[in-house]
Amino acid sequence: MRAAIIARQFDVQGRLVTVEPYGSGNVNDTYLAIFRTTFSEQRFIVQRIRKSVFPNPEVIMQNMRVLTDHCHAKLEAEADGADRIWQLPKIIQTKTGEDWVTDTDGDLWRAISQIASAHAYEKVRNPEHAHEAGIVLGHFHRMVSDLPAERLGYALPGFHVTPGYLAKLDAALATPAGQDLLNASQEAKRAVRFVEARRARCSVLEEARARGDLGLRTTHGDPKVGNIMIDEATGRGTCIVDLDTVQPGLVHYDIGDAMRSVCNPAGEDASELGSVIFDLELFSMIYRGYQAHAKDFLSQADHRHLFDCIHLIPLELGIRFLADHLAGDVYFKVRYPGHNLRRALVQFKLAESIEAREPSIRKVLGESR
Ligand code: GN1
Ligand code: MG
Repeated sequence: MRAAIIARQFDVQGRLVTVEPYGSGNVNDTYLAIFRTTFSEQRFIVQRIRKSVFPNPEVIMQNMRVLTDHCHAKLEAEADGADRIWQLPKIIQTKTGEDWVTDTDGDLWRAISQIASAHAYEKVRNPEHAHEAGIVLGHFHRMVSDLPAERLGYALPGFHVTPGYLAKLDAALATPAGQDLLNASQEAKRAVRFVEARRARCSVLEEARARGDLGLRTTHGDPKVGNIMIDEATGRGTCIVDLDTVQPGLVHYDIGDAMRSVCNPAGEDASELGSVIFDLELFSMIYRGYQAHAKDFLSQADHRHLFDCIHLIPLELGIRFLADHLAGDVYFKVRYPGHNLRRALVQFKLAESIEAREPSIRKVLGESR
């Protein structure tokens, strides 16, 4: 098996016991490798980066090197004063001292350390979990608040730039295959109408950026609940994983993404659309957790756009899923035909719930309207 051949190229002690598929990522191929010696065992993550999604996989690794060097040093320096032991994945180099290997197909593989005794959940479990998710994202943003975004490259050009996803939707709709998929489903037609009614709102963050109200920072890119690791020993957040999408962006992309994931207790794959809501208690808990770290680096202009990102990112993710459905499922991995359409409907339901609860959400944000 190719993953086993690759795993043996990294600098770990012992002999390979197993290498098995691991986790539930929608994009890359992930394996857990276990190596053992007579006295010890080492488990680590081996991943193949999907070329079709990430056109510049080396940039992911260059960014990961810059980010982890910055954060590991800072975590060490702050360790004594911290209220918990924070963790962050570490790049495991190859036996020849490289940060990744390229296979015969030209695909990039890398190895990273596994986070000790921690677990991530695909759905939020309770308000305390939401609070911990907020703390973990706020802590991450504080750690990188002095890492200039210019030090990072763009691993995924156009990531979270919502108007670009609208253009992809339009392009898919303009193809005969896209039209066939649209006409095959009342739900798809309803979804397209849902987006049409909100088209003008899709540029809100990019316009704020163009005006200079919002600036680029180092962002995580994918802080969904499934990427927040909870310490099994303490029940507290210990780490944010999946650093592939770390790149310059608006902090609002991350805030909106964490909120849309954590405040929807039914999860991204909800079986009942009726169960999808934006839960206000979970929201006030994640926001409180986030604020505990973020109060010093969010500007007033940042604050003014918080509601916008909470509404926009689920709408954007719905557009991404819908566009991929109409394009023939070329980006996100699917488990059944229509999976991406289903995912899109969940996100649109969430965006609708956010619209209905706008006054209450703004109240939690401390805005009086
Ligand atoms: C993808 O592959 P995964 O599960 O880490 C996607 C995110 C979405 C997420 C939705 C590179 O993340 O942007 O929010 O699915 N990642 C990329 O679950 O597009
Ligand atoms: Mg990801």
